Amino acid sequence: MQIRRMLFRTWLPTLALLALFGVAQAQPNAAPEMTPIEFAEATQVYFDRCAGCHGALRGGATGPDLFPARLAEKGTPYLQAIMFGGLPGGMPGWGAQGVMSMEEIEVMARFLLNEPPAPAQISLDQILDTWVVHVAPEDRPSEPQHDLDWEDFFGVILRDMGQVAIVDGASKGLVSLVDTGYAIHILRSSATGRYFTSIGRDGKASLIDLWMNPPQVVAEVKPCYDARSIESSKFTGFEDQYAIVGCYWPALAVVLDGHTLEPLKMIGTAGYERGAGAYVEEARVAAIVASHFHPEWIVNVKEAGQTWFVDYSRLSEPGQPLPVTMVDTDLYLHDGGWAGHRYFVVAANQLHKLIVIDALERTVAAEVEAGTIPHPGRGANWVHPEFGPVWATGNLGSMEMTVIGADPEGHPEHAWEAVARIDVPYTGNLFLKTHPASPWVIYDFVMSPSPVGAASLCAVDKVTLTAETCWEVPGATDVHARMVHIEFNRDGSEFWVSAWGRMDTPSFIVVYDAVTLEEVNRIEGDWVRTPTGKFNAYNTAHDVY
Ligand code: DHE
Repeated sequence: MQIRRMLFRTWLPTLALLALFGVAQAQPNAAPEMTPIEFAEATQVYFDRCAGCHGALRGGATGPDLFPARLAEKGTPYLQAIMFGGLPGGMPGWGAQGVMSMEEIEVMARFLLNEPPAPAQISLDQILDTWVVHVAPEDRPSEPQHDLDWEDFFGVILRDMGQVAIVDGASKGLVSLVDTGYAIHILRSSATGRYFTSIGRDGKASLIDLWMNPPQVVAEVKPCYDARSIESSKFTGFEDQYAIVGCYWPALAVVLDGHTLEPLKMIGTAGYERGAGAYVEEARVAAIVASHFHPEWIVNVKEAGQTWFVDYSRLSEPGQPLPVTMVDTDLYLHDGGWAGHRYFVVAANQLHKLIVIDALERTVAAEVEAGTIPHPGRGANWVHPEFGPVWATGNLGSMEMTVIGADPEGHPEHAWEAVARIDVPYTGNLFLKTHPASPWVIYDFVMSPSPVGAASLCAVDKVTLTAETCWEVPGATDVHARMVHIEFNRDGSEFWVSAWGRMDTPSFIVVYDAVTLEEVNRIEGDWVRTPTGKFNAYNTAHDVY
């Protein structure tokens, strides 16, 4: 009941807009006309803003399909209203957020009622054309060239600036600003932590060497047109040796040399749904993690509903196989993280469930019902006095943080079932995080349609399993910012949260004491524009979350 009231409240602006745009009068029509320039520009906007959730081919995934046949019945006014105001399940209000003008929204609505254009494929030669080594491995330092504590550096994504800021965890000072891909999505650390790898929405991967003074991009390559994931090889004996990029388009994973980013292998992911169903041309690669048990990556293929174990151990031997073990999991795999070091938990977000993958046995250990649209980021791990080791996810579409038992050996009676469903005050969560040194799990509401919700955080008590305190971050709404993504420093004494504002307005990163929850610092400056994900070098290399 409470959720329904909440949804009604947050839907109100969109409902009003539906009336304003005259949805009641909308009639199915033939495809509206577009000039070639409008069509080309709309194709790019679709790729940059919409394809992530609705698919490059518009077949749907996190969001519904956007085929003209279905949308024609709704009409352009309806589409304009949704694009302006958003929807509570996570559809952003592009107009309300100032990202798209009314003119752009009108063009996009017409575009969606036209048949989708076929996006291009990519060849190894095309990828090689984009490959640049700025500093060859032999010219890189053999030890750090500065005396800063590089393992406590934070890589901060400045999303719309196409930059990554390297910030010193101790002083909070800016160490360097490096140029990367467009709308940079995530960073991952190499096994030693020396390198950050970044991946942009435009598919560009960059390798950032933290030992250089200042840290800089030493190699880059663009293996796809659209991507979200990247990971390094972490198994003993293969540390830092390889990297892998997971593409959204084309349907592909590309293995790279870990020191130069030279493309080595292309692994097509188009195939049959769960190995025996419909042919899926757009089988996108979602989360990837490096196994601790075998020399392989765990690669989640979203629309195929499969998790692939990609063995990199024989890549250096010419003519030797690249074994891929495919396990049927479920559709629309998205993000996930380790529960302990053996089990990888991935969200099948449109089915509202979590799939637990046993990295040792390469099997599905369990499935757990989560809230509406679980979105763990990497999740949160801690040891509860009654339930033992637990792991938690947030949910984008419901006001619930879900905690599951994660210790089948020590606490089999609670393993892989929800041990707590904690009430939180808003929908719109994307990330939660903790550290062994903190008594709290910190929780955001970045996609909340309410500006106050989106500017708020909650601290959940790891013992009582309640959202003990929630607060609106002062100053966030003044810079049109939503609070997003939490990261702890190496010793877990502080956590950082980004105020994700607009490109034209500097915002800030707020630093809190991880025990008292007092604000202890605010990282500001002209360079702090559109900060999103932050990654502590040590915690990311060692999977501390
Ligand atoms: Fe992400 C992780 C996909 C929107 C910030 N995001 C991930 C992962 C995937 C993914 C598959 C897991 C990568 C891994 O672990 O290997 N994200 C998508 C989308 O498809 C989606 C929904 C829509 C889109 O068009 O991209 C989307 N993501 C967003 C955002 O709007 C965020 C907030 C800001 C942005 O970059 O656009 C955002 N996603 C992040 C971050 C992580 C992430 C910061 C890594 C979390 C971590 O702690 O590791």
